[in-house]
Amino acid sequence: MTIRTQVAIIGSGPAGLLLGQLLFKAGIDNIVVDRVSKEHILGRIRAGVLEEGTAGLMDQAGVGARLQLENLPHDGFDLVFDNEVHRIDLFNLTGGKRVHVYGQTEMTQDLMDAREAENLTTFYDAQNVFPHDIDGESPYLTFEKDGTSHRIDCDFIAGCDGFHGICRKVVADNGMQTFEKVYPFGWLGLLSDVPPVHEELIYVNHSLGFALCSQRSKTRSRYYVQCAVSENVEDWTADMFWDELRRRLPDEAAQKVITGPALEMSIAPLCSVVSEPMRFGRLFLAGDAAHIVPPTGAKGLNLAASDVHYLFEAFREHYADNSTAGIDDYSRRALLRVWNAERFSWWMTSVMHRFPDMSTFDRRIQRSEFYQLTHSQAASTALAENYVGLPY
Ligand code: RFL
Ligand code: PHB
Repeated sequence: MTIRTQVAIIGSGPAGLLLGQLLFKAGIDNIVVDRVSKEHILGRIRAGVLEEGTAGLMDQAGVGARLQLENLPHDGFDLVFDNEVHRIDLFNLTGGKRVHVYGQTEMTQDLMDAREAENLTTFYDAQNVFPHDIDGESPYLTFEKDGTSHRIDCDFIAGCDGFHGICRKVVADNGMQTFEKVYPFGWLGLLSDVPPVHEELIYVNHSLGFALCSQRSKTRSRYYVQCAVSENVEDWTADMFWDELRRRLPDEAAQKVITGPALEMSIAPLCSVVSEPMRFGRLFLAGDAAHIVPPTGAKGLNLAASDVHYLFEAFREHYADNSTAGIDDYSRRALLRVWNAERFSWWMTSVMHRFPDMSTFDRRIQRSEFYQLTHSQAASTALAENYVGLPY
């Protein structure tokens, strides 16, 4: 079966769905294809902190109503270093900016609901998705679903299929350059239907390792503790997790932790990756397909959203103004912002974690970074500006 569209989007994560919705609003026809089911995508517990720019794109795409109503605006967060607490006042340091706590799953659900309501074509559980002729004038996708072979002819392909997708593999031999850094630890995360320990997030550097107190709502908490990459999630129980978390928090917070059964527990390894360029002929990479950041700066989903902003503008200019300027400049513009977020995420990861091979010198440097943040308004302003998100 062969169908035609203007933009074929591989991947139904936040990047692919947001792009699809923005294109639809601009009258640009698109089809989304994903290799797994909707339920599988919605079962993945990931990001929780949205920049104002990301929330704004949801509005622009016409899917921001529930987010507006249900998000928890955050004007600051706590940094803790050896039990000393310092609040980063995002709102005042940035001249009135804040972040929004709203789960990636909720954002994805809103985008899926809108797609369904508009009857936009989406293929889930598609096998062997493959982009063809990306260097020519007429690229196309092929895949199988329920025993039928499908072909989608299109003008452009958007590779929004994450880090383990097919698009990275296809362009790997096409001059793609990859820059990466692997960190010698992971994050063990636990989601539980208990009220958060504090109304704001708490990032902790403790001698036992990093810890993070985050949340999804006033009744749902998300916590993380740094763990070794070699650890197995099966070796952890919720009780063990709660004990470890409490050990790493300042006394006052530790006493306030409300524990409960785990709705989800998982281990995420931490790495930084950037692949350049982000355009190969008529194939454009966006989101995790092009780059990964360690989650310490809460940037992954937000970077996926800023890529989508540049890519949407490029396609809009192509169709509405008959200009290729945006398309030609997409990779350069997106990578500029990507590298800023990479630098920030690497820095925050370096300052907040215990590295296995850390010397006493490294430790003193970490402590001095914390001192800077607590004593220099310029230093904490730089942190705050990056955390709320640099302008597009
Ligand atoms: P996704 O979400 O991985 O979606 C890609 C989609 O592509 C599909 N796919 C394929 N489809 C067809 N054919 C193939 N061959 C395919 N291969 C894959 C997949 O099934 C999937 O549906 O990528 P996208 O859209 O670029 O979105 C990126 C974000 O998901 C990611 O950056 C964030 O979750 C990162 N992240 C965070 N980001 C933030 O901005 N703020 C946070 O607070 C935050 N916390 C986190 C995070 C990531 C974490 N983990 C698990 C790494 C916390 C954690 C623990
Ligand atoms: C989350 O809530 O999952 C979360 C929040 C902040 C981060 C990373 C993850 O920096």
